Amino acid sequence: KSEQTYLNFAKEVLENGEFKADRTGTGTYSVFGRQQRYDLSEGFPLLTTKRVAFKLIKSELLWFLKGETNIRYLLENNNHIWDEWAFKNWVNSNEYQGPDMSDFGRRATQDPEFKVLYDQQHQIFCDAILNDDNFAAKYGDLGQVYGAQWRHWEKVQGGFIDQIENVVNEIKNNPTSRRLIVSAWNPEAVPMQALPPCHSLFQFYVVDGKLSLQLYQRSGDIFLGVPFNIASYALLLHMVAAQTGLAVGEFIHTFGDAHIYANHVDQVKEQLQRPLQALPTLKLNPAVKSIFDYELEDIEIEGYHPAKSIKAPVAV
Ligand code: DHF
Ligand code: TMP
Repeated sequence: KSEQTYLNFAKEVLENGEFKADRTGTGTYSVFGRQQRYDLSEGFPLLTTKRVAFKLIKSELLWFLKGETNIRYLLENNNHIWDEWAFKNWVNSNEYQGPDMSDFGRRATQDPEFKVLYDQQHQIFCDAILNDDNFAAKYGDLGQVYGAQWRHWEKVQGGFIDQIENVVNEIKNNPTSRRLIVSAWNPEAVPMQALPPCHSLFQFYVVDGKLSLQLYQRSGDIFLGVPFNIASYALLLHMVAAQTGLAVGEFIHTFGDAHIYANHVDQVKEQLQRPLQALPTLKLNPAVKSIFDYELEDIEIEGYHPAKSIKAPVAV
């Protein structure tokens, strides 16, 4: 039922989305203002109609929770989902000496000869991020992205706010509060971010011993990003519930601009043909006593039997 909710949403956007040009030059089918609800007691919402790489979702969420904004941590964990946005900073700098990489995202999907050059430069970039501290400090940092806003929001009067620590304490001490909010959207930081936060703000809600979370996502790439976002926030909700002694309620996913890229339409149609499998379950290590102490091995997914993955190019 949870997964059908996502599939119905994708189908609705395919059928009713308006063609809309976008920043990346790819073109999208888009709708504005939608909401889906996922009852986490039905199972963990990791899609089964295509394989979704849960280990990438784990390492990305732990990266946020550590307050990190440098992709080095992700690369150390073989997670390459943020490479393009850091790579962009390097190839646009005057330190970059290699072949012309302008518009690399689009050209790499359309021009096989260029793709070879891009793959070479990408490899050089990743090696340098992993092995050269100065290079990593300069080009691996995505700016004041999620990790920075969640864990050290900069105060006007100096000092920082740890929004995650605060919200976990508030859920414990003041669960009826209507102010259980974490905001990644910081207008002052937007110009310094490689990509302004797509998942912009979330709010918790406690009733009957159950914890729910609603996310406002300003922009959603329904085929590639959204399956990650659903699983990532469901995981965060489970972790916060475990740390506050609550059961899991609903994940409510609210969108601004929700879109299917023109070069993902065939992939979405293929996915819509596939049968659903039972949802997996999540196992968190109960010995972990703080939201900040989870490591990759404390988080396991069981009973995940997805259909094979479906490849699609990411719009940069
Ligand atoms: N830009 C765009 N245009 N769409 C996004 O979804 C997006 N997401 C970002 C950054 N910028 C973005 C961060 N999250 C993938 C998934 C999530 C993500 C970035 C990329 C992705 O490419 N997933 C593929 C392959 C994953 C892999 O195995 O490396 C997938 O099939 O799920
Ligand atoms: P935008 O900044 O022009 O909205 O482009 C961001 C694109 O990335 C857009 O297609 C939404 C997508 N996206 C997600 O769907 N989920 C994510 O978590 C991230 C970071 C991006």
